[in-house]
Amino acid sequence: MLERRTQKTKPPQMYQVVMLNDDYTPMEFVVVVLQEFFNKDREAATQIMLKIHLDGKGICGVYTRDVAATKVDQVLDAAHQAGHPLQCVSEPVE
Ligand code: TYC
Repeated sequence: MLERRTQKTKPPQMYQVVMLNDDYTPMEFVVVVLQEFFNKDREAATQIMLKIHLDGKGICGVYTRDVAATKVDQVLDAAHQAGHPLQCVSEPVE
C-alpha cells in the first residue's frame, strides 16, 4: 500500500551560496548580481548586500549541489568580466 511503503529516498544535501565582502566591488554591482542570479527583488538584494558589507559575508540562497555550483560560477564569471574581486563559495547546510 502506497501509504505504508517505506520512504527510500532522502532529501538531497542542500548547499548555501555565501558571498564575501571586499573593499573594492561596488555596492551596485553586488545588488545587480543578487537580482540577476539569485532572483531577488531590488529591496531584498540591497538588504543582503548591506548585510554582507557589515558582517563580512551573507547567504544568497540555498540550493542543491549542482545548482549552487552553477550560481558560484555565474557570480565569479560576472565579477571577473567586470574586473571586480567579488568572491563567493558554496557550502553544505548544517
Ligand atoms: N564593501 C563593498 C564596498 O564598500 C561593497 C560590497 C558588498 C562588496 C558586498 C562585496 O559581497 C560584497 N564597495
